[in-house]
Amino acid sequence: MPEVSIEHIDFEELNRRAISQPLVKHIYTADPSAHVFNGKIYIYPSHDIEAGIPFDDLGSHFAMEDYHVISMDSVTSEAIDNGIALHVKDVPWAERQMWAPDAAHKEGKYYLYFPAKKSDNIFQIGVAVSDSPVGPFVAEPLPIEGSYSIDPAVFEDKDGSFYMYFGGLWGGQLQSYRNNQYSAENQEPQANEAALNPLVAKLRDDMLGFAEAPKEVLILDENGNPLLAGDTERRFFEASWMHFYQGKYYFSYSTGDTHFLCYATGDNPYGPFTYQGRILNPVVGWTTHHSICEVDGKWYLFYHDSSLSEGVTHLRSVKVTEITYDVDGKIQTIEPYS
Ligand code: FUB
Repeated sequence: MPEVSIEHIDFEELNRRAISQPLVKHIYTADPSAHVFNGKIYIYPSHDIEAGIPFDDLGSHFAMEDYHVISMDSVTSEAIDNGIALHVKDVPWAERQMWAPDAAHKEGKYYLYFPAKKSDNIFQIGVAVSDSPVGPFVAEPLPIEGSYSIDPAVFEDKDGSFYMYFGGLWGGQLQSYRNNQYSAENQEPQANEAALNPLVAKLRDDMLGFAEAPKEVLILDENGNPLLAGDTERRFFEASWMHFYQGKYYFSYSTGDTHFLCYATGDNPYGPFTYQGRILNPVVGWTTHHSICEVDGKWYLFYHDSSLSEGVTHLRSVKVTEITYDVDGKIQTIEPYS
């Protein structure tokens, strides 16, 4: 799938055909991680800015500096921007690129998990704590030991255990790791080799660190074989998310350079997961990143596109649309522009 060319897009027409509109328009927001805490919707997005950094394959132009939490009483009510929840200048270990975050709630405390680059140019994942779901959050002095790469997504299982899924290719540096060890020599596998997978680690009871070394999350095809690196329309690239629906664990993710949101299902939080299909077809803008959240008995996809900025790939806007499952639990593929 070639990258969407913005030269021939009539954005007025596209916005008319869009199945949903940006939740907020006064700032650019992306990578929405949505949760219902105490009956209210909280969205933890990236806060996109124009930093004037040239475009490259490492995503240097995604030069975000802070996070704002968006809250809503329902999916159709006004989305409220609660201001700066955490700024990179208040994170002792982080230097730049505050990418896709997520949050969790346990025993009256709220935990914001976020990736950022350190001064050595390596991404790690940190945590910051607040008494309020909208912050301000206070960052721990060091990143989470054993964490690496980007895109943390934190899932609470039925028994109250929390798991963090993470990892992302290219700018997210996942290709530089094998067995949780970094080497700049490591590269993406060849097309006929098994694809790189995201990671999962159970969180400690205090929510501030991993209880175990990260494990690979296997994504298999319909024959039980690992997806191959050359299978770019199905293999994992970035943007992990986990939700539980009718007895199954749904692991969803972005295919990155082919621009699909896909999902795979399994029987437990560690997998393996079997590829099932696409959730969302490509949106305007290079990246696609989402969360799936149940609100008042219905299921919603929170996602982003670059329609408000007329195709500027690092200036995105968060949107929401309902998802539907068929009787077998298959998610119907959503076409973002009707
Ligand atoms: O927002 C920066 C990066 O773009 C995220 O970490 C990726 O998932 C992609 O959406």
